[in-house]
Amino acid sequence: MPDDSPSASDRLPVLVSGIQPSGTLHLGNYFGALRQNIALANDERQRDRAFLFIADYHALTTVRDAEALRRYTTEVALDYLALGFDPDKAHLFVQSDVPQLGELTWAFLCVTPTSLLEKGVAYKDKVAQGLTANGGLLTYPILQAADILAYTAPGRDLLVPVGADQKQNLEISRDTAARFNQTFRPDDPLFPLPEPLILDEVAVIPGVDGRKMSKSYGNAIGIFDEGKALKKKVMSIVSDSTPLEDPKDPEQDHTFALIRHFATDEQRGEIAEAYRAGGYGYGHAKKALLSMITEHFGPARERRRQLAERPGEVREVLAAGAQAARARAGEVMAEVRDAVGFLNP
Ligand code: AQP
Repeated sequence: MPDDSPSASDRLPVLVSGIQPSGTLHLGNYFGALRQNIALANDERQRDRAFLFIADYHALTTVRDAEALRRYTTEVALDYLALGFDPDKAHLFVQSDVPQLGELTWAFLCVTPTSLLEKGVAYKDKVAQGLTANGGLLTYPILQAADILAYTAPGRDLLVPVGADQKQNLEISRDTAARFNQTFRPDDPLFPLPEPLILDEVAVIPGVDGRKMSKSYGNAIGIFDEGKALKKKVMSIVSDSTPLEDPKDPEQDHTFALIRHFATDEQRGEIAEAYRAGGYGYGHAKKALLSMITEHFGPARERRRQLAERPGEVREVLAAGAQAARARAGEVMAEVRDAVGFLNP
């Protein structure tokens, strides 16, 4: 969360964060990324310095349906705006609207040992799940390095909000920046080493089956799920078979793991107490969670409905964001082209 101390505002970093339009955004994306990104981007001191992008190049490693990709991309923009992102304060854009990223990725790949790519945790995980190991999946940490380093600004730190599962990729971005500097600009480093912004809440949000909530696991509760669909998902959260009347450990329960993110301290304490006292069943906890989700996203749900009826407005926000992103990335690419020896920077 933003720090009010003078030393923090003096540094005024550039902030970069992406989210894949690989499905409908869920509570894990919200608590793990969106909520903090919006708070940081809307911070007045950050004006014009936050670059939030919808990572459709990344989504292309898995999505094989052009219509779906377009729909998810628009939906992520709608989600951001409905949840309070202020386009007057920061940039929201679609990654593929910044073609410089492809060129920067290539320049970085040419200084990256393949052995490093093969060690990527996300790549290894996806392969272990039996997903096709295409070249995009293998090289995406380097595209991620380009995503961040393209918005390098002289004299500014680059700050990347990172969740629990993202730390290795930031390390790869730092190594890539250092390797490029060492190779092409050893005496006058072009890129800063991006720094992690460790978020307050880095807990991995569980899905209804207790595994990490994920778009691709079929275990997600969508941020804007509602009505019967929402109820069905909440009621399907797995729990153990402790009888209703027995005491239960809230810390071992997936429903409580979600409740804790919505509840006030007081509510959290009361519900935890009810678990421990016995006579409080998992069904009770799920009903409490259901009302919390409905209430928490109520105003945003309404804003989203209205925004969806004004697609031109959403496109304008994305176009303005892309223009700012291209301008910055263009300046950085001119330096890169010069550094590597292309004839026309
Ligand atoms: N379950 C989660 N708990 C906490 N944070 C999460 N994030 C995702 N799931 C959880 C955070 O959301 C940000 C954006 O994620 P992404 O959509 O770009 O990719 P992802 O992490 O791969 O998300 P999914 O839902 O798991 O997508 P698929 O299934 O397509 O791979 C990240 O900051 C992430 O930490």
